[in-house]
Amino acid sequence: MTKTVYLGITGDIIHPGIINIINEGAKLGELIIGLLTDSAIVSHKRLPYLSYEQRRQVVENIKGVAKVVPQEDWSYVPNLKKYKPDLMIHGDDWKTNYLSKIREECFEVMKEWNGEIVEIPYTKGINSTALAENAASIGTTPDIRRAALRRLIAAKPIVRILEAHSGLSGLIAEHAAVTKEDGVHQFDGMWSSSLTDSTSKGKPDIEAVDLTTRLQSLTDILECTTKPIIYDGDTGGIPEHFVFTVRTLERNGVSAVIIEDKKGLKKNSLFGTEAKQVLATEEEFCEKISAGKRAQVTKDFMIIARIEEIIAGYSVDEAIKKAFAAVKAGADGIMIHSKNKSGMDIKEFCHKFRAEYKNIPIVLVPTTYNQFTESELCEWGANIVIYANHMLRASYPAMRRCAEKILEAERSLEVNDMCMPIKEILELIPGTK
Ligand code: SPV
Ligand code: MG
Repeated sequence: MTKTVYLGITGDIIHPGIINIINEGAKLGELIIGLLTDSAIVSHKRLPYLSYEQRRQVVENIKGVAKVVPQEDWSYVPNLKKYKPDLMIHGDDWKTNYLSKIREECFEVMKEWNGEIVEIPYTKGINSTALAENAASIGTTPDIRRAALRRLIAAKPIVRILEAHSGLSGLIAEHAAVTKEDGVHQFDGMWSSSLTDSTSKGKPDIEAVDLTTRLQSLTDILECTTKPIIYDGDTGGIPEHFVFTVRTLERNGVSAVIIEDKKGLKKNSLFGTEAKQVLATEEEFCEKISAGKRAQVTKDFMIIARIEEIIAGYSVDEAIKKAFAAVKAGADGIMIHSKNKSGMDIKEFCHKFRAEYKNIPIVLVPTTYNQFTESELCEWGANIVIYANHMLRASYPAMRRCAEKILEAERSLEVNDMCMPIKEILELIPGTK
């Protein structure tokens, strides 16, 4: 009887190493490919370029593949238990790499039905992770980048976004990574913040002091990164102008714009003032959202409604009422903001919003209530967390301390330890010679 053989792959970039293992697997029997889903992958690696469906189409047409099944987990074990293959095949590099623990578990579980694991020599000099890194350094397309945010929301319990106000801070959001027990933690995308963009230019955050410079910083970030971008659209301006903003952002591969329900001169929400910001009426806000939705060309772009009722001193119920109206007008997500430290107003909002809408994404910006972890915010019902200003806030004091130290010492020797070595700065940007 023909044996069944299991092989788990990502299938994003098909290279000779993968073809070799597929060929070897097919020689052993009927080859079942466990194709890792987006959510299985993003728990440990960056989102693949191609969607699951696109990857499935490619993989099921490779010679030797008998069938493709989804592998929903990063570990092969749940699928091995489900399909009980006679054989499992894997490259022998997993003996020593980050998969070594999963390898042991696979050997353990295959014993249950006398299954065997065949390890084949790993094709040297080529692997999907290195290829994906190279591809990332080449770039992305506006279509792939734009679509990535919706895919991440669907694939991850909570999407992690970091503010970027320049190419350099964009590079940090793109590459910063910390390895933890459950995998590599990275930011999923960037927030183009009106506050940090205007502050980095020495200007107040009062909406489009100069729209060209906002778009210039956005272009700088787009040029050196591949992750999705959420754009802070302030109030969005008047509906007739907002439709152009939507198209410009969409065309550039931005995934979402967030507009707030304010009108008149916009002030930053965290600005401590007694003078209340004037809020747009439900009707005015909804008209703008609908106009934006009608203007967009792709189905991937998102317009997220930012509800400022709590900031402006109104109740959570008032905020909920505005949020429900925004969703009915077509908003693809809701950002609820507060500058209260307890976070309890936000928790109450999330609870009430989730009672009505199970799947509309909730975006949180926990600048003041930052005692809560991502998993706690996720439990409240949040889908996206934005660290909205930290790159700028971290850089300014560091630069000022350095400037003051030079003044004190009347030379720069004393700041050596505060500064990145010249060699490293030259190597930071690819292409620097
Ligand atoms: C921004 O980053 O510009 C924002 C978020 O709008 S906040 O500053 O918290 O209002
Ligand atoms: Mg802003």
